Amino acid sequence: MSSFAPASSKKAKKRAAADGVDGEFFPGIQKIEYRPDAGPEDVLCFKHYNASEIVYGKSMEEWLRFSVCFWHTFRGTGADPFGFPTLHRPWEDGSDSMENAKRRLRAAFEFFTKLGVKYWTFHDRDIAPEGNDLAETNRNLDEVVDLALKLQDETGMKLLWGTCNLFANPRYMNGAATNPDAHIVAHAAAQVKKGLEVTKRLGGQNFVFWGGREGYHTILNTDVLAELSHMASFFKMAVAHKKKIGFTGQFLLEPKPKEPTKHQYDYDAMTVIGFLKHFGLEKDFKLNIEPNHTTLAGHGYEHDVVMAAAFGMLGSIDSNTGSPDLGWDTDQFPMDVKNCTMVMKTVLEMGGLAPGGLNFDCKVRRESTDLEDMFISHVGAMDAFARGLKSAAKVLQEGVLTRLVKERYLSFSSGIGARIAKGTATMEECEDYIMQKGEPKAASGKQEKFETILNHYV
Ligand code: XUL
Ligand code: CO
Repeated sequence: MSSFAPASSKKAKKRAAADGVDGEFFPGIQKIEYRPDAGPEDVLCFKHYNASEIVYGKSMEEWLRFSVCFWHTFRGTGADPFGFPTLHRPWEDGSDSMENAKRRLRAAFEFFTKLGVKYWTFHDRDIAPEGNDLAETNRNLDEVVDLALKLQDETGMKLLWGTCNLFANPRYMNGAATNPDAHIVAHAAAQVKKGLEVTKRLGGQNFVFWGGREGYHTILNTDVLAELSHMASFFKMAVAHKKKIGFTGQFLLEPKPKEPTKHQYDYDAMTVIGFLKHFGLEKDFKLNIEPNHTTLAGHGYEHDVVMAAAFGMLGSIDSNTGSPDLGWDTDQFPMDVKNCTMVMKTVLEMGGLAPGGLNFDCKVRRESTDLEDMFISHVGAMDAFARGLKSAAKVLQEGVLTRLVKERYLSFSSGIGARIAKGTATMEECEDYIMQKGEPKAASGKQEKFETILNHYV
């Protein structure tokens, strides 16, 4: 994520001031409609996402639970390490003022409503500027949250999750929960305390922890066991505070292998599951899987979604994609129907993601500079997921893949296989079995057959 306001300019200030409190920020863009017969160049309508249509026993809206993230869509400027901001939004005056923060929030709620999503997500520091100390920062946050509550009431929007930005401020350059200085760990905890409280006020259904700088750049200066233990203690404090204030949202930990640190402790789904189990936190957390992080870890697109779900730990998905030919977190909109099918197949198999959802942790390219590109990108990704949902439903309804997978493991349903699966077999027993039955026959894995069957549905 990057959330730097564009350089201020007189023109931008004038433009922003011209927008009254109730002004329209996206004039000329109507509520996005479902138009299944629209042509290829009609990109401001849904051709597949039909919120109320029933697929596999539930409405599309219930299965998909789309959410817009505030940081990329309303704080992204298009700035990259090589160039200045390219995305100049008319409501931005370039300042870090409360007035600008509130105007930006109004623009966001108009966007959510016109797009027709029900959920949004934010980091504390995306929505309100930091003050000179924590007390002032908290006051700023409360004031913006008051407005967010009002806008949620007016529009029916809900908060999928809140989170704390524990990585942008220089104080966190050596980590937050894993910082070698306890003073900074305490600051991070104080920030999360407030983050939990405002997320509760907004009715947040989950709370995310992404350990942006919880890792190391060189192992030479790092006590990894101390840092991991401190991180676990930090999460235990959060669990205690959650209980104390009666926040009932689901805690989610978001894996990522690297960037900004060389090694991030929450490397991938299995690493995080191992960490949670080791420190006795597995009952209090699930995972928020972001496929672009999964591919950065060297896995296939759906790998972490599948692994987390297999262990009953899939909580939510930051549905984005990377460029397979690049080695960093490009946070692109998911447009590949086959990827979406694989994700939705897992979501259908587990009976739905609620209280999690599909959060678009995605940013338009810095070259996609038109205001309408904000809509086109989300609409395109929602349609890709709607197609993924429909294909996944067909895969499961016809049950061919499910049956073939089941058949591969049939030998575990009786005899020695059942005893191995149950964990009651012994090595002596296996030896006797082989002495009697002889050499096993190797069966074809039929990869190409499975791939061809998937293609039949997508
Ligand atoms: C960073 C990332 C974050 C988290 C929330 O790569 O994905 O935006 O989703 O902090
Ligand atoms: Co994310």
